[in-house]
Amino acid sequence: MIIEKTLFAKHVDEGLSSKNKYLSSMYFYDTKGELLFREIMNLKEYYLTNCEMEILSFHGNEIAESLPSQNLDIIELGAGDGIKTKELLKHFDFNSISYCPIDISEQAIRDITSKMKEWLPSLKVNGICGDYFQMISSLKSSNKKLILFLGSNLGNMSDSQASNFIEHLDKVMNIGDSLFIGLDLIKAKEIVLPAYNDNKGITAAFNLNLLERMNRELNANFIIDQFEHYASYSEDTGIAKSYIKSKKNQTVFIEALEQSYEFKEDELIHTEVSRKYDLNIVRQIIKNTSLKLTHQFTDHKQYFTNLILTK
Ligand code: AVI
Repeated sequence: MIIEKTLFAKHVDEGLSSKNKYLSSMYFYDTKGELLFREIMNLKEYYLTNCEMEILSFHGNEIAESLPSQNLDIIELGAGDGIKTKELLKHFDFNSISYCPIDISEQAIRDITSKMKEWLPSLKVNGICGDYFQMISSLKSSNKKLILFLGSNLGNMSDSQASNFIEHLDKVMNIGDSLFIGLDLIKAKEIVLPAYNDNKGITAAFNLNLLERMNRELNANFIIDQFEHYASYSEDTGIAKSYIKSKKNQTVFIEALEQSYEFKEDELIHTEVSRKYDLNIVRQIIKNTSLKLTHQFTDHKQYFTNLILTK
């Protein structure tokens, strides 16, 4: 994903100048970050992928039967690697659906289009590159829409950002359209924490890649070994947080900002929120929309849920 460097530099300066330092998790996903995230999704500790996969494979028929079966445009927000989506799409009649992945990255659209064509040759694929909401509004078809937002991606937003996001989606949906969303459920920290601090250190590398990205793109001089990954989770709030911790007092210079930043020993830079949900939290988030929770599916361990919200 190419993000304008000046905006990246501006966000880095805001985050590192703040009293409680932070960096936005949207900057994880450069080429290296995308690859590391794919590795995370295959880790045994990262239960989210397998749980959602189980739901889509065991309940795929039921999910497809709960939705309009004729003339459906299935729109996916964030193309991903397509493996879970393929599992769901298999249960639909390809004569009456089209699949429209939307992503900000052209490469992601090219990749998912060619994979889907290979896996499901008779599926109509119409990939679109751009902003989610603009692209949904620009779709001119009179078909019913099913919007897919899988992988608990909503969880990387604060609750107020998530409400705004769903309210925005509600505005671009028509009566009878549905949102199919995957959400990680609140559970014990013994399960959640290892998912965000795996044994092989892939999640640590994913998080610390933010420092490498600043070195690469903003000519910063972070010494990566002098920082470490730190993850926390509260069972009460259901919120997992990732941080980068400075191992010592140190100063880093960022050439693109012509500015030095001080880090104290043990000082934290907050990099990500990964919210876990229950139905009350979901109801709060959708309360200002006209969406109704019509179906809920879970895996056998009840770690993850996929919901159908219908307008
Ligand atoms: C993309 N998102 C839902 C992942 C999550 O679980 O919050 C990103 C991630 N961060 C660390 N591991 C995975």
